[in-house]
Amino acid sequence: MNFKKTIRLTSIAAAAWLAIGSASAQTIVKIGYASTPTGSYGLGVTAFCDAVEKGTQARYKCQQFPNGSLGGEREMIEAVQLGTLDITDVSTGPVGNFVPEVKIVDIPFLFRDYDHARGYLDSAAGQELLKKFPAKGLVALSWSENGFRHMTNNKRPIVKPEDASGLKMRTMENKVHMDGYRTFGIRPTPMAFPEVFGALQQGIVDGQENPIPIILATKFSQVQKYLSLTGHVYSPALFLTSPRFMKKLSEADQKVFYEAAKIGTAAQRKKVNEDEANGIAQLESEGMIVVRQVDAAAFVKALEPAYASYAKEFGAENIQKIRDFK
Ligand code: EAX
Repeated sequence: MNFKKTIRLTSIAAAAWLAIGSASAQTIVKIGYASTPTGSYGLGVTAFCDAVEKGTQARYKCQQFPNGSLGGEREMIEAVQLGTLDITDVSTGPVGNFVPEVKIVDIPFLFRDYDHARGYLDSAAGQELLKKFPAKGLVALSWSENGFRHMTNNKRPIVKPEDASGLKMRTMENKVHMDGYRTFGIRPTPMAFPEVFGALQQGIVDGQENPIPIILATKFSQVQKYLSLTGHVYSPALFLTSPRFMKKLSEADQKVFYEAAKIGTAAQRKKVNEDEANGIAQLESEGMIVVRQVDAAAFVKALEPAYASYAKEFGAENIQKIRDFK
């Protein structure tokens, strides 16, 4: 064997060894979410994953499980607690069943608009809520965003609560929502998200409610005729992991994950903004009949009995503090 060839073989072996070395030093981070890879959650998660990979020099790399392929949001949170899933980007839909303090931000007609909701959640008070998670076997890296929820159904255009009355509507597994929606006369049917499309298609429920980005991404226009821009509740979301997962990271890497969640949130909110701007026309072009002007005051009025019970549960002054946030 000549000298040159020996060198070449040696360097090939060295390269192979290096490749194996770096592969075994790479940790796969499993991250699950309910919606599609190209929707708001998908873009948020992808931005998060890119930032994690970059910030850790690819020592950590994501494997994404979109479309609820690992189950509904409640199941994903349970999987994070158990350690079979590392991270989930979930709406607060089922979160109050794990961390009761979070339920206050699920109150209907609490936030005026996106600026109000985002500003509050990112403020010291909003960040304070994130500290409640570790006691429940969870770590909230950052608030992310689902969006303002609107009603869709197959029976009739909804302008006021009377129009919603009697409709069987899929809701999230969220008591605050269900108690509120009952005051509109809706019959709430809690259901995990992966089942919703089929339930609408088969007429098991008449309608559902979700933000524009989700209605778009899930192609609910194929199974729902009417969309009413009720904006009856803001739906926050969260990047969640577990104390167990965080403990495995160095302090510097923990910072990378927190920072990446912020970057993911910014990307997710940006896509929500875009879908809010373009999505309604898109849904119309897909055949939905859109009610743009609803009687919001009538919905707020109908909610009064539910507000009495929210005040009892959360404290009227605590609700007011969120309302008054500027
Ligand atoms: O997180 O369950 C729901 O309706 C949620 O809004 C959806 O899964 C996106």
